[in-house]
Amino acid sequence: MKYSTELLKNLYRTMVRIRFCEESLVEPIIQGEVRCPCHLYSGQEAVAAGICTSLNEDDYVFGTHRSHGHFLAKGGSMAEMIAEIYGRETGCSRGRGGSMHLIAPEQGILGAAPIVAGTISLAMGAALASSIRRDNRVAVSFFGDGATGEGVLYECLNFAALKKLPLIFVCENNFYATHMPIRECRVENSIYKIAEPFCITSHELDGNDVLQVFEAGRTAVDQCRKGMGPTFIECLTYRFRGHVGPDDNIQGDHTDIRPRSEVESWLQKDPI
Ligand SMILES: Cc1ncc(C[n+]2csc(CCOP(=O)(O)OP(=O)(O)O)c2C)c(N)n1
Ligand SMILES: [Mg+2]
Repeated sequence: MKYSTELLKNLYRTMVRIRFCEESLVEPIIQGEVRCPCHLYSGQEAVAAGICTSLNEDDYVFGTHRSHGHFLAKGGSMAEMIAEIYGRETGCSRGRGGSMHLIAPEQGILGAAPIVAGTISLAMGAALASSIRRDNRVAVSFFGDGATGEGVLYECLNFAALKKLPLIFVCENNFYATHMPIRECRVENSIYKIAEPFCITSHELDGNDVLQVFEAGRTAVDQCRKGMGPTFIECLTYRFRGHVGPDDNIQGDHTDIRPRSEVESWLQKDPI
């Protein structure tokens, strides 16, 4: 067998842990017990699990507004994350940040933040530090398809390629940025192609196939550790819940404009 039972169990366990955690937040959010905005990660678990499992504990990850999965997969404490979401002093950001400000430096989780594309340059800074210190650490920047509309992504692609930084760009393309279908705001739908002009190895993969994601992560990590520079990985995936909270319709603030048939077809491709 190509993969050890231990590895397979680990990947599976990581995904199931994330899913249970996310789904356990649904009722408290609806009941108003959770007071901060929560962008649930259900449906995208294979991306966080696959990439984070290919990293060492002292490698770095940076996340977004939708980062519960990244935090848990990289070894963040579930208790501290839940405490943070509930605004408690015992939370990973001492209850001041909420769901979108998760951090655990000891586990290499150097921060999630809700500014779209806001942490890409921070991940690049961590990769630059690693390269100056020659400590062989890799940095991963997780971001959504919405980040492709922000200039800082392109600046970072150029600089990371120029300096051959140990940085992995992971775009979780779930086809929507809030309620905007990505096809309505981009002329080119294959996002991974944005890395080509910068001579960065880039490809698209099935982000719901945890082994494909893990393989891509492992290859990219190898390339980084050999000093060969960044990789751009586009993971095609889908969120099972609303943009923010369990269901935009239930919450009444927005309308989930995604066609029911499209949601149903992705539910058939559940990564777990
Ligand atoms: C710079 C900036 N512009 C707009 C917003 C409002 N906003 C919050 S999440 C989001 C969409 C993000 O979409 P994507 O990056 O695809 O991530 P997803 O929610 O799909 O995981 C937007 C526009 C923001 N937080 N930051
Ligand atoms: Mg998106």
